[in-house]
Amino acid sequence: MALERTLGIIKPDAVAGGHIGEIIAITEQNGFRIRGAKMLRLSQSETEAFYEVHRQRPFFAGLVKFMTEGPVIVLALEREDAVAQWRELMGATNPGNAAEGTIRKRFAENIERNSVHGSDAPETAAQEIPFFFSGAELL
Ligand code: IDP
Ligand code: MG
Repeated sequence: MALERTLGIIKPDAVAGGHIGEIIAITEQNGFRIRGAKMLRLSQSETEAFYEVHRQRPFFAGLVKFMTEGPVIVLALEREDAVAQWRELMGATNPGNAAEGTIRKRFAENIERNSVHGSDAPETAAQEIPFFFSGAELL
């Protein structure tokens, strides 16, 4: 299988909790190469655009508030089958359902404050990576 890229985000709960290093270590230990990385504070309008697909969901307003409450780390991650492998390493959206050994099982507080984001399909990754990274920022 060919190398693939996905977008990962270390969300505000995990950044504030001091888990950046541990999450990046787990990521590298699982075979991902970091091709792009930056810390930023998302604006409300950026977050609404990023999560546009969820605009009609009841949790949308809370999600935007959470994602803008503090800095995040955005990561362009590469490995074979990166999209599916990163989803597996993250664990289920609700940490109560997340498997042992996953990032969300270990660090997530609840279904909203769940530590990390990952693209849900290669086509989504192809939109989400350029949302945060210019070509020159992917190394
Ligand atoms: P995913 O992050 O596992 O792909 P999505 O369904 O795409 O999950 O939801 C995006 C984000 O919205 C979740 O990671 C979580 O932060 C939040 N979220 C999802 N479902 C709920 C919910 O039922 N209540 C509160 N927040 C939710
Ligand atoms: Mg999703």
